[in-house]
Amino acid sequence: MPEDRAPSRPQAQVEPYSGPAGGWGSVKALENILTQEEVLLLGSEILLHQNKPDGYMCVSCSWAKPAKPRPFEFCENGAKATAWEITEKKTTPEFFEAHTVTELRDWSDRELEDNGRLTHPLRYDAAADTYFPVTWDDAFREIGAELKALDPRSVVFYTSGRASLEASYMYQLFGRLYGSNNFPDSSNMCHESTSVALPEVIGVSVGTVLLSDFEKTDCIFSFGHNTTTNAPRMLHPLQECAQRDVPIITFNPLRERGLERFLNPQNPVQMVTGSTRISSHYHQLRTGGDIAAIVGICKAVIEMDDAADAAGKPRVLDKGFIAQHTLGFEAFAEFCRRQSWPDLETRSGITRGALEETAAIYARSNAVIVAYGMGVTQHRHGVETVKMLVNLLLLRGNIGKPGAGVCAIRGHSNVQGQRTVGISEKTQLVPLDKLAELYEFEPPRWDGLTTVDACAGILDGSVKGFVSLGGNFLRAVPDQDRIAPAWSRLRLSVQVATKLNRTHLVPAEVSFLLPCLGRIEVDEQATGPQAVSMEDSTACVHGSRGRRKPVSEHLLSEPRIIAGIAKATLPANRRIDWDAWCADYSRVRDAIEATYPEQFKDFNKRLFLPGGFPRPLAARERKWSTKSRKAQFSVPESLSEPADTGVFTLMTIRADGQFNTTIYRDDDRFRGVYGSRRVVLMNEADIARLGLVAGDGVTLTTVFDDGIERRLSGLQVVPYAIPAGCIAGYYPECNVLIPLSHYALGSKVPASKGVPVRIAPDDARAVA
Ligand SMILES: Nc1nc2c(c(=O)[nH]1)N[C@H]1C(S)=C(S)[C@@H](COP(=O)(O)OP(=O)(O)OC[C@H]3O[C@@H](n4cnc5c(=O)[nH]c(N)nc54)[C@H](O)[C@@H]3O)O[C@H]1N2
Ligand SMILES: Nc1nc2c(c(=O)[nH]1)N[C@H]1C(S)=C(S)[C@@H](COP(=O)(O)OP(=O)(O)OC[C@H]3O[C@@H](n4cnc5c(=O)[nH]c(N)nc54)[C@H](O)[C@@H]3O)O[C@H]1N2
Ligand SMILES: [Mo]
Repeated sequence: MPEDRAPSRPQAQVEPYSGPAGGWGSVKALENILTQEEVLLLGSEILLHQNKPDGYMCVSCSWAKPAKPRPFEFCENGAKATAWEITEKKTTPEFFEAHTVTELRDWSDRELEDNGRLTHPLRYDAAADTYFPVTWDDAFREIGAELKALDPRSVVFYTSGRASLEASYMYQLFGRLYGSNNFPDSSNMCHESTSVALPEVIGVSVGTVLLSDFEKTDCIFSFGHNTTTNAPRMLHPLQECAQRDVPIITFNPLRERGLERFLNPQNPVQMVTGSTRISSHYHQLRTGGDIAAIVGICKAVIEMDDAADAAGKPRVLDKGFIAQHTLGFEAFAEFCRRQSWPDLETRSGITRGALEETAAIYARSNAVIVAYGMGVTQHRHGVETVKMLVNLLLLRGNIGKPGAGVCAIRGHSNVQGQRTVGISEKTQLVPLDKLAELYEFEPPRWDGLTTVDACAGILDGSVKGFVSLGGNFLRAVPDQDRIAPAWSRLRLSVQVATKLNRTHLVPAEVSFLLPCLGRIEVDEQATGPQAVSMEDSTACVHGSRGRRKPVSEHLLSEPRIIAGIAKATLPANRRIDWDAWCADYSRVRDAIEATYPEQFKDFNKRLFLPGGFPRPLAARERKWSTKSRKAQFSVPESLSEPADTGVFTLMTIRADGQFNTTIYRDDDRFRGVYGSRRVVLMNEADIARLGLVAGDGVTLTTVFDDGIERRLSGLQVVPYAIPAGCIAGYYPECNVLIPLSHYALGSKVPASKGVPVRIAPDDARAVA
C-alpha cells in the first residue's frame, strides 16, 4: 500500500488538553467542520433532524437514540459525520480526467475523501489509468456477466456497517441466491469477539442493556472504550449516572478525556456552572491486562463470599441465581481462588488494593452494567475477555434484571443490524431453511469467509471477485502492504461508495466504482420518498428518513444498486420482485418480518416508534439459548499474552478527527496531538530508557514469527500517560504492522490493540 504523501510531513504539535470533553471546544470544532465542508446554514438546519423520530439516524456511531430526544440529539462527531456526507464538494468525471489513479495514490486519506462526494457510476480504464463514467445499465450488465463467469465460492460480498437493514437484507439474499455465504463485514474487525463469546455464555449475540437501564443502574464498569470520541452521546447517560453518584469504574491504559470530565455543550446552565466528573475510579491497566484484572475482581468477590459464608453472614454472591441459572461456577471459583495476587498485579498492572476496592463496590451494588469496546475485542484473547466480563456479571445475577447487563458498544451505525438480517459468513446465525422456503431455492450450506479469511483468499488467489457495500477494505484490514498488491490480481472489484478512498485506487482487472445515496439524502422511488431502518447497540430498531437533496442526480440508492446487480446476475425468481421492492421499501421490511417473525413483528407499523422498538432478546428474560440452556461461567485459558523483554505492546486507535479510515482532520484534540497522525504515544520512562527524547522519529518493527518483515518509520515520539511497555499509534496508518494471522482466537478479529513491536530511532542507532 503506497504511503500517505511522505515528503514534508508536518511535525505534530503537542498541547495537553486540560478542558472537559464537550464544552466550548466542541462548539468551536463543530463550527470548523461545517465551514470546512461548506454546509454552514443548511447543515445546521439538517442537524435538527438527527436521531429524531421521523428524522434520519446519524451515520456516525451506533449509540442508542432516546425516545425523548434532546433539542439537539447529536454530538460534535455526529455533526462532523453529517457535514462530511452532505458536503457541497464533488468528485466528478472531470476530476478523474485530470488525475490518474496512480497519481491519486499519493494523496492522503483525508485529501481523497475531502475532495467530496462521488457523482457518477465509473469504470476503471487501465490504458488511461483512470475512471470513466459508465451508464448504470452498462455497469450492471457487465458486473452480472462477470459474476456469472465466476465461481460463487470465489466471490466475496463485504459490507461496512452503515448500510440499512433493507439494503443489507437484499444484499445477503442476492449473494445467497447467487450461491455464496462469503459475507464478511466490518464486524469481523470489530465486535465479532462479542458475537462469538456471548452466544456461548448467555445465548444472544448482542448486548442486553437498554437505554432505560442507565436510569436504574447503581454501578457501571467501562472497559476499553473511548466514549469521548467514539460514542459521545453515551456521555449523557453516563453524566446523569455520575450526577446520581453512581460509581463509574473505568479500565483503560489511556486516560481518555470524556471518561474523566464532560461538559454538555447543549446545556446552557452547565456551560456556565462547569463540567461533571464521569469516572469515579480510573484504572490505567496494562494493555491486554483485562482478563487478569477481571479475574482479580472476581477473586476478591468470591473470597468475600467465602468469608461471609464461614462467618454465617449474608452471602455476597447471588447464590440463588447461580444455582438456578448458571453452570460452571465452581470451576471458575476454584480457578480464581488459585490465582496469586502478585501474578494478577503484574499482568494487569493494577494493585491488589485497587482490585479489592473495585470488588467491594461491585459487591454492594444491586444492578451493574458492564460496557466495553475495541480495547476488549481486538486482542488475541478478546473472546475470552468478553466471557470474563460475563462471569463478573453472573456472580451477582447482573443479567436479565433492570439496571444491569452487558453493554457492547458497537461501532458503525447499523453494524449490529446487518448481522441480525443475515449478513454473516457463519451459517448457523442465518435462518437458511426459512430463506429456502420463502424464496424456493437451495441456499449454500457451507460457512463463508471472515474478513481475515477473505484477505488470505486474496493473497493465495482463491478469491477472484470482491463486491463491497461501503467501506474501505484495503485500508481497514491488517497487513495492507501485502494485501494491496494481491488485490490487483482480482478479476472483479465492485465498490459501492459515497466518497473516493484508497481501496478504489487499487484496481482489479475489471473495476467499478458505484456512487450511492447517503442516508441523509432524500431517497425518492416510484412510490415516493423512502425510509430505511437500523439497529442500535441496544438492539432497538429505528426508522430513518433522508432530508437533503441528493448531491447528484446520477446517484442510486443502495437497494437499487443491489437490485440492479441481482437482476443482471440471477435468473428470474417468482418469489422476488426486485423492482417492486425498490419502488416501496416497506415491502422489503415485510420480507424481513416474514424471515424473522418474532424479531421484526409489526415492523412497518413500529418503524418510527420513539426510541425505536427493542428486538426481543431471550437473555433479557433470563432465558438462555445456549447449548446447556443455562448461562455459562467459563475459565480463561490464559491470563495475558507473554511479553518479551524489549517488546512493546502497540494499540492502534482512533483520533478525535477521524471516523475509521475517514480522516476529517489530522488532530486528536482530546489527546492534545495536532497537525500529524504519524506519532507514537509512549510512557516517559520508556522514552528515557531508550535514550530518546520527545519529538524523535522512530521506526516500529513487528515481532512475529512468520518470516515477513513489517516496519513503519517516521513516527514521532509523544510522551503520554500510558503504562510502561505499552504504546499507542493511529489506525489506519499503523495497519501495515499488524500480521494477518495475529487475530483473536475464536473470532478472527485482528488483534489491533495488542501488536508486539520493537522501537528503534529512525537514524537506526541500536536501541536495547
Ligand atoms: N467519531 C468516531 N466515532 C466512531 C468511530 C470513529 O472512528 N470516529 N468508529 C466507530 C467504530 S466502527 C467503532 S468499532 C467504535 C470504536 O470505538 P472504541 O471501542 O472506543 O475504539 P478505539 O478508538 O479503537 O479505542 C479503543 C479504546 O480502548 C482502549 N484500550 C486499548 N487497549 C486496551 C486494553 O487492552 N484494555 C482496555 N481496557 N482498554 C484498551 C484505548 O485506550 C481506547 O480508549 O467507534 C465508532 N464510532
Ligand atoms: N489497526 C486497526 N484496524 C482497524 C480497527 C482498529 O481499531 N485498528 N478498527 C476496525 C473496525 S472496528 C472497523 S468497523 C473497520 C472499518 O472498516 P470499514 O467499514 O471498511 O471502513 P470505513 O472507514 O468505515 O469506510 C469508509 C468508506 O465508506 C464509504 N461510505 C460512507 N458512507 C457510505 C454509505 O452510506 N454507503 C456506502 N455504500 N458507502 C459509504 C465511503 O466511501 C468511505 O470512504 O476497520 C477495522 N480496522
Ligand atoms: Mo467498528
